[in-house]
Order: sequence, then structure tokens, then C-alpha cells
Amino acid sequence: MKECDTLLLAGTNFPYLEFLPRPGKARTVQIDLDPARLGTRHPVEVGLVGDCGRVLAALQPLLERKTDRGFLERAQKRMRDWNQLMATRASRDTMPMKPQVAAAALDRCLADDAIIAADCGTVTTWAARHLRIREGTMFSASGSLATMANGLPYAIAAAVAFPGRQVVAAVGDGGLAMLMGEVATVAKYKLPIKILVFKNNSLGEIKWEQLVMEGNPTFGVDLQPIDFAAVARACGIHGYTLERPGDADEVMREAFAEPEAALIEALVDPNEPPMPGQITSTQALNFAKALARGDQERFAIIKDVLADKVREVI
Ligand SMILES: Cc1ncc(C[n+]2csc(CCOP(=O)(O)OP(=O)(O)O)c2C)c(N)n1
Repeated sequence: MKECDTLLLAGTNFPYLEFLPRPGKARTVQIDLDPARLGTRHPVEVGLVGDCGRVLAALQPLLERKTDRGFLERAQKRMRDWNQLMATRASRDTMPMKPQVAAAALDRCLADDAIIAADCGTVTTWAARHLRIREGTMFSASGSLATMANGLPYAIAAAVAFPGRQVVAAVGDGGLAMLMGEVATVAKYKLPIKILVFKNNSLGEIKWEQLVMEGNPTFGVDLQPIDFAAVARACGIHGYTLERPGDADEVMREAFAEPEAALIEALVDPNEPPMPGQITSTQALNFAKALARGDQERFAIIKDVLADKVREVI
């Protein structure tokens, strides 16, 4: 997106401005049903009010196919490389299990028309990167407010609104702990939701923000470990624990084969960084500063980041 000359925002309230081209660098067209949304995030040259599907269909005949396919082909190659990197990261068999391994195993159990709700946290990253959105899939996260603990209530609402469709909540252990009573709601109303908990015993997103955005050793982000599979059973739904990467597919399939609700707690590595696609020099510098200031997990973090890099190079 940073290299485009024209940016088309279609039905989005995308709040992460650092990923958009700098204002003035690209001409921007925005389509939204709500005129109040136009230009709120990014300066817009042309604002179009209407249903995105219909507006895009009306715009399409105005496009001219370029003979120079260079920009498209470079983007496609980068996408292929990125997908390859994601596949590599999701197929590691080291212990503790990498969160990407659990997310990819979940992906292989998804129906095309699944409704997926992801919590806010590093879990958003694993879900967004490893769950393939098919035609008919619905995927939600807490986009504007980025609130924790949204995944399970979203899933409950989806299961009530769309009976018969596969509904999945991908949640963090911090998020689930905040609204754990809702597991009993799932049991009470017999909603056949599948809940995947990424259990890293930490407020993962905040841990990485402290390291990378602030350059500080982590503080106050460890969670009281909870046996979520036991909580699930105590509330009246099936509970599974997934610990070993080699068991990921089998445990996930078993849980998805249950006609009733099931919760799978995946014990995942708390030191797996949600690495951005492009790392800025400030991020790298802050990370180094935090480690130099004596983060208690620094050796585990460095070992993993280095091992990951070496594997990518090989
Ligand atoms: C209600 C609320 N409180 C605090 C935050 C700030 N916050 C964002 S992500 C996060 C940690 C989430 O931890 P967890 O659910 O365990 O997921 P992880 O990041 O470890 O995957 C926090 C505290 C928030 N977004 N919403």
C-alpha cells in the first residue's frame, strides 16, 4: 500500500494509519454507506456514498487494464513469499508450541461459511494471518475500539443469529478470563460454539508493546495460569488441552467433531513475537534497548527470534 499512487478505501474504518501511504503521497478514493465516515482516517480526494458492491461494480467499467503488469507482479510475488513464510512459521514442531501452529490447525477445521470472532491481542495477529477467509466466511475482530474479550460474546451472538452455521471464537487467555462466565451461557443455551484459547499465561500484546514501542523490560503482564479445559467441563461443555504440535490436527478435529460446544486450550509459547511484516528501525532499537535493560525473558526471546531468522534464511 505504501507504494501505490491511488488508494481505494472500500467500506472500512481502518484505524491503523501507519500502514497507509503518507497523506499526499497517493490520491485517495473512499466508499462508504455512511457519509460521516468519509475522510475521518485519511485525507480523501473523492468520497463516494453508497453500497460498496454496487459502487465498485459501477466503477469497474471505468478502469483501463495496464499493459505494464510490474506493480501487480511485484505485489503478487511479495504475497507468495509472505504466504510461504507464514506456512513455515505454522509448521514448526518445537515446544512450547507456537501459536501459529494452533491457528493453522484451526484453519484446517473451518467450514467455508464459518463465522469467526477473534479477541484483541496477539491472538488477532495469529487469527488474521493463519485463518483463510473463504467466500462465505465472516470474520470479526474489535476493529475500532480494539477491546479485549469481544471474541466469545460475538460468537454467542453469531450462534444465536445464524443457527446451523459453524461458529468459532479465537480468544486470548487474558480476554477469556475477563468474561469466563459466558462459557456457562454457551452451555445454558446449547450453542455449539468452538472456542480456541491461546494460552500463553500473559497479556501478550502488552508485553510486546512494552518491549518494542517503549524499549522497557516487561512489567505486570504475567497472568495467573488457569486450567481452561477444566473450566469448560465445569460449565458443562467439552474441554480439550492441546500441548504438542504433533497433536494439533487430531485434537482440533476431535473437538470440531463434537456436535456440542467445545473449548480447546492451546498451550502456546509466550515468547513468540507477533513480528510485523516490515520492522522499522525504531522498533528494532527499542527492542534491543528493552533486552539490554534486562528483560527477564531476554534469552528465550533472542533464541527464538534468531532461530526463526536462521530457519527463514535456510
Ligand atoms: C478491555 C481492555 N482492556 C485492556 C486492553 C489493552 N490490551 C490490548 S491487548 C491486551 C492483552 C490481551 O491479552 P490476551 O487476551 O491474553 O491475548 P494475547 O495478547 O496474549 O494474545 C490488553 C491488556 C484492551 N484492548 N481492552
